[in-house]
Amino acid sequence: MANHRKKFIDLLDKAMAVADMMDHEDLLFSYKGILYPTTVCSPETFKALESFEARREDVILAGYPKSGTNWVGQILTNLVTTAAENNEDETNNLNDEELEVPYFEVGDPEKYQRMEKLSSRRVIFTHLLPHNLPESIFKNKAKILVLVRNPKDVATSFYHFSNGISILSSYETWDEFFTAFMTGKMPWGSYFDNICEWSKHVDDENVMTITYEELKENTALGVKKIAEFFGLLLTEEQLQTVAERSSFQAMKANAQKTHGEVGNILFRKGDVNDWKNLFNENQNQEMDKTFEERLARTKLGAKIKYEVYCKT
Ligand code: PPS
Repeated sequence: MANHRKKFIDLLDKAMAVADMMDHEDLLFSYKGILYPTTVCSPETFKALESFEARREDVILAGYPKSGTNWVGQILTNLVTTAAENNEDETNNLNDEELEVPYFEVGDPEKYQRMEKLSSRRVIFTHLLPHNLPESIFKNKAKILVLVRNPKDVATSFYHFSNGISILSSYETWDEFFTAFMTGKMPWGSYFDNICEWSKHVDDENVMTITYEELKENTALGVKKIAEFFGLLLTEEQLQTVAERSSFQAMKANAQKTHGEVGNILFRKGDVNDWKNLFNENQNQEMDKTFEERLARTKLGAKIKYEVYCKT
């Protein structure tokens, strides 16, 4: 197992062991008005993050939890590694010690000093809102891939994940979870705020958006577009291999190695429309109304194709 994956798995295992011993109400803490899991995030790490110096070559993946971060994250990591192997000048720059915890805001405050030692390109995942990211990302024009998924499948995925992993608050019922989701009382805050805030950046030259659903419909095309956006040079055959390796079945089969215990919970269904098994008629109406009021007229909201993926 690659060393950095081991560190990631160890962090998750340790966090789960600590969370098992904690009171339910202590599992989340609030920072600048947003909830985060106590066992993997801290105010000290958020403070240290502010002075992180981004590079133009950094590869950043941003999206609300349960939007497919691990999927697209693997695609990005494979693209970056393969492109570097293709380029003799860059082969020596391949990071032996990749960022041990790929989530930007997760880990100890010293991780940003360790990241300074990593050569480019560094692949970074985040669930943070744009204004909670270090300013240097925008100032230095690091490229950002913004990933979105329809709200009903995100809520469904988040509900199962919250009840499967001790790091997060669990819920007695789906109805209880639904209320928390709709009112934004979630780790990493409100889905609706997240889409609204990232929507303001859709036209930035350093930003590309992709939806979970379009990637699911045509993974090969999505992989190609992502590679082009980041200027990563791969042959058609290599692009195809990256797409194949990122299939849900392939990633689930490898989950124990890449994610340890959490892998069994994370790679759940990997599909579109599972919300139909949970949402009742009132909840459908409430979500439809909130989407219409908050997101339908935003640029990112339009990309979600709510009428296609969220209507009964
Ligand atoms: S996290 O914990 O917030 O970072 O979770 P995240 O990775 O963003 O989202 C988890 C959901 O993505 C699904 N997934 C995939 N779907 C399709 N293909 C691949 N390869 C893939 N890998 C992960 C995962 O199954 C979660 O969705 P649900 O609906 O729960 O299955």
